Amino acid sequence: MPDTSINPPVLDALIIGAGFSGMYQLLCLRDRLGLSALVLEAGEGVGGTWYWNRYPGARCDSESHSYCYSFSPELLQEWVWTERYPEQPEIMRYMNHVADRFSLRRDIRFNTRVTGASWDAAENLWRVETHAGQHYAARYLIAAVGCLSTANVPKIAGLDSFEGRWLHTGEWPHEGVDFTGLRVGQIGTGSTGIQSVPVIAEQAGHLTVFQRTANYSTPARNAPLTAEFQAWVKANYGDITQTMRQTRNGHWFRIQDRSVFSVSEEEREAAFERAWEKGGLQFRSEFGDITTNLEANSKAAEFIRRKIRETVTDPEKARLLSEIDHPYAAKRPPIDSGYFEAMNRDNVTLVDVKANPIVAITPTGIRTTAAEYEVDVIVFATGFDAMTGPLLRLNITGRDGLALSDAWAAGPRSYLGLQVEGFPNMFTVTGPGSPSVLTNMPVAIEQHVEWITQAIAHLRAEGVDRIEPDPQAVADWLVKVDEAAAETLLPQASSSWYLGANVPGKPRVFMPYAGGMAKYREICDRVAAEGYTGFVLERDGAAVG
Ligand code: NA7
Repeated sequence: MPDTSINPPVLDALIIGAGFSGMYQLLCLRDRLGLSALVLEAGEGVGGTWYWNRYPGARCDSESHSYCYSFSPELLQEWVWTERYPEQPEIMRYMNHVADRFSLRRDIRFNTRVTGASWDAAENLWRVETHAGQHYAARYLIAAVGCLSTANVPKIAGLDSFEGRWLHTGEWPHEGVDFTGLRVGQIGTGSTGIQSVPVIAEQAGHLTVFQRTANYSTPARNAPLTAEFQAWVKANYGDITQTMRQTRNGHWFRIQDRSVFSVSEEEREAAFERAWEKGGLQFRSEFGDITTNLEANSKAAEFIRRKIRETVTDPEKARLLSEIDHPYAAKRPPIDSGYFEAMNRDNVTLVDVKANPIVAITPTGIRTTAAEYEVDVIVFATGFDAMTGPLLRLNITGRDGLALSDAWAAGPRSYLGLQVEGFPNMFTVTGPGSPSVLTNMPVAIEQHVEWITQAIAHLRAEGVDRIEPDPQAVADWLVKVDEAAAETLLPQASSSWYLGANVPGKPRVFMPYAGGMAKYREICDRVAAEGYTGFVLERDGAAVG
């Protein structure tokens, strides 16, 4: 029960966001620890990133049977996925099913956007306010706001003057958009843009795709799941879940240890072909050094470039799409359903905005340094202010009036991606500094939520009233995050959102922990087992332990 001696009544925990993270965090705190917990959610329903990302072709890049909660064997057995890669509506059906099955909705306040949160040091609690002027108070604040939930609409001169309609893929209208017969301009060719192009092209009168950085993509080879596969999954969920907890990226398939150079050229070619036919992110699974060794990577990269050139019939389009300036998978590797094939359609034009950047939106279209393109609708597939954006827009103020935006002025600083120095009793689920976006997200989310739940149980059992990271532990962890990234090719993509490079003015810091989910889990477990090393625990103003 909330503590009613203070106004507003003090909850044990306030959770922001009702996506995968917030829903599970509610379940853990309320049903396993018996705490008073409430979720505040800006949307009208559950689903988080999937609630907002309803753009044409929106589909998960993780395979459906692995893109789900694993905490409940019953849930794993009763839910039946229908496609290899679930489409947004199917994921929403799943999330709604989970919300109903575990009676989560009664403790979620929908249509409630958090606009501020501040630490009340005198009372040892978080005070939170919403866009509607409601006030909440809680002992623990858990930001479960996702990594990719703050839309990045580039500030292009003249957007206000545009007489047509413009949309961002991450804030897509729920009623959908009818592109029939329209001239559509799509800016952006990341994972999202690559998914939306084939679907919009089918409907639109004409689609002009504005590409800044060419991207690798492997075929998803999406298909309905056979009854045999569905039965196999159900019979093997124990092993599948176990594997997901052991692999570097939290996927259900293992990446082979062997090097690209351990086999003959013919064998390598056959392996890449096999992987290409298998499709999806499993393309990386044939060799262990694709993401760590530039020479090995270049073999995979050249294979994909060749596939692009073989698929795209127009030589100029093929050149633009295959001249890629970074190693394969150094940026988030998209998977597609007919992206390069769609480029062969007569109603699709590809514009190189690296050579000729966009300079303005006019009342009737998009102008680059070379030409103007008349369009009726602009689709911004321009991504997100990733990882830090969703946290910063909460306007959080910690100890001694420290704003999170100031604490992170030079980039995010966090211990294990779980807690920020100066922000006691606040936890971030899959925050910067944790493996998060480099993994199959539900695996990272379940690990964080369970760790946070265990930590809160420990604090309560020990009568600890504050936890926050030690500054030295934060500094040491940042070094580890940098070192882990440096062991991979990830920092070599200068336009990557992992580095914050997609948002002008954002500090260039490699944000996720690239050391792998399994290693990270071990580190977190050890920290907890050793009495929360690296965290400062206080009781009545004095350090504990
Ligand atoms: P991404 O991967 O950040 O892609 C955004 C795309 O938009 C990318 O091609 C950008 O080019 C392009 N972009 C961004 N700003 C501009 C401007 N101002 N002009 C031209 N082009 C621009 O976002 P997605 O939504 O595709 O994917 C995000 C994640 O969601 C994805 O990785 C999955 O995890 C799910 P750039 O590469 O920066 O040159």
